[in-house]
Amino acid sequence: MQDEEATEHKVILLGLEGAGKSTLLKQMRILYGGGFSDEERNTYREVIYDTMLDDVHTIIDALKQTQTEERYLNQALIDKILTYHTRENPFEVVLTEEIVDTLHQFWEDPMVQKTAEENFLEDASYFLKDVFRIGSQDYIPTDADILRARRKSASITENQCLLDDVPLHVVSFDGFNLDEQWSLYAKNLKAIIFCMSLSDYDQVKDEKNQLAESIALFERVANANFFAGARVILLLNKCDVFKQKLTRIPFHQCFPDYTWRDDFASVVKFIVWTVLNSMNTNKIGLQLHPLLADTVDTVKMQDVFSSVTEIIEAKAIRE
Ligand SMILES: Nc1nc2c(ncn2[C@@H]2O[C@H](COP(=O)(O)OP(=O)(O)O)[C@@H](O)[C@H]2O)c(=O)[nH]1
Ligand SMILES: [Mg+2]
Repeated sequence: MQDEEATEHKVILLGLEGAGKSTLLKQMRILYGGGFSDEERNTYREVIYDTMLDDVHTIIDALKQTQTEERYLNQALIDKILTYHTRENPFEVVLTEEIVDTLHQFWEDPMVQKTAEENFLEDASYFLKDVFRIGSQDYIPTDADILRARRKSASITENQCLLDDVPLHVVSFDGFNLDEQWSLYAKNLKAIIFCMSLSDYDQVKDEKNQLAESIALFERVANANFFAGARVILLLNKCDVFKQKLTRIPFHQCFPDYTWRDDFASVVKFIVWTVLNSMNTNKIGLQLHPLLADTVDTVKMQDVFSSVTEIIEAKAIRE
């Protein structure tokens, strides 16, 4: 047992909120950790209802902003949704048949689907298309549903996992202001997986561009002395949404200094170049390994995990 622990590779998982860290851990669980038990699936029901209703509220907000003179929507339908609470009975969290019907009608409105598409609300369409399945009394969340379920977490979690025979010990920093605790986990560190959501390039929170914020967080990682010598895997995530967005929102619109072409490959190159530049000041010998990913896509993640283990193993051999 001691030997096994000694050969385990320690990996730290970092990134802004929403970058895909929890999704990555779920994929590890699905692909290499024996999957979810029915009991665990059940614990996701409530999270899925909340995610879906949260997305519906986002669509309603977006509709309010885009609708000018014409009112396409049935206001009674919207009122029903806005006043609905899943926790009327604290012992049983359910979707009533009535709200399922209401949500179905809501989704059937072409204006709603258009708004979801225009605002890149992928998860909204994923859940609403299937509202009868999700709202049924005997609903058990599937892997795909669980991957889309959003749960805000603010904690440090440790997961052990055998990835293609490579034993990993993954410490995930999921939440705000955990930077001060990075150093506590930096001893014997093999790699850092840094999740960066590419599709954040047009997102602004507290007047700050979220991709720029992510790069700034990366810079702090790259300059933290206690991470010296670790391999850094830069997981450029949400390529699916990023590709769609680029066709409608040119990158230079959000990054005015950007003068290269507005296609996927050029923008990715620019982001990696920017990240590498942010590492130039670091004297702690980090090596960057960029990987493209869609963490919600289980099939594609198999290749990503193979690359991750190759990068980590290569480090181990050299030592
Ligand atoms: N479309 C798309 N959504 C993703 C991808 N990766 C994660 N998400 C979604 O982004 C949201 C936030 O991801 P999460 O893993 O919770 O981020 P965390 O805060 O870093 O743990 C979830 O709703 C995920 O389903 C991706 O590659 N593509
Ligand atoms: Mg999370």
